[in-house]
Amino acid sequence: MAYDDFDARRPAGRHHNPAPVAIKILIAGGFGVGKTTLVGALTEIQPLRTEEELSGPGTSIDMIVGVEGKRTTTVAMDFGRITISGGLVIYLFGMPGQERFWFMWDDLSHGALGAVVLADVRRLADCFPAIDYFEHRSTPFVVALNCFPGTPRHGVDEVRKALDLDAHVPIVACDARERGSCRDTLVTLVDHAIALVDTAAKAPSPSGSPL
Ligand SMILES: Nc1nc2c(ncn2[C@@H]2O[C@H](COP(=O)(O)OP(=O)(O)O)[C@@H](O)[C@H]2O)c(=O)[nH]1
Ligand SMILES: [Mg+2]
Repeated sequence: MAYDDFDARRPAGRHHNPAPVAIKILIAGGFGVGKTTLVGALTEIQPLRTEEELSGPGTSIDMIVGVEGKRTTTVAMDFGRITISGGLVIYLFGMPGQERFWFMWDDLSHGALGAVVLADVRRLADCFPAIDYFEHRSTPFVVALNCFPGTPRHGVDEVRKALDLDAHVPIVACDARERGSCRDTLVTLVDHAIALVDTAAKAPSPSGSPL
């Protein structure tokens, strides 16, 4: 076989280091909900950030109600990396939340395993576009309620109803500044994505015939 032939020609004593398996995870949600903060809390490398000062014209276009204290905005994306082991790497892509940057979402989401949709319960409607987007693309996602100080506590059922979310979509609480909390959120997403694959594999094929 061709591969045997290739192995035979490899210099003796040199280890074959296969390229790491890469998983892409998206961080989405409305403006000022904590996407840049979450990527920064998790990444092992200096995060790639595309922050710019909020300009006067920008504040009249973007929905800044409820986040008046915010001085900068992500104008392209956030990018971070987590190495789980030598052979597994997670790449985090923070998607820009403002409507005028939604044209980038298709490119950023290409090949993603799934998404964390961050939400602020005081501005829940801001995450509707991201939820609609992932639902339509059948991309696995979880909703993570970012716990800002003074955030009213809402039950999971209440939030699920307000967001009109399917029963199987996980809703978790997180603190985007806390690495452990963000890690738990990613674990929930990966578990959810695996469960969806298992469910799909067990489902009968549309024709009713076994796969
Ligand atoms: N108290 C608190 N502040 C947060 C949290 N997450 C983000 N922030 C702050 O909220 C502001 C907006 O966060 P940012 O990550 O820029 O939001 P983005 O627009 O979604 O990227 C920043 O000033 C953060 O420091 C959180 O979990 N708790
Ligand atoms: Mg940002």
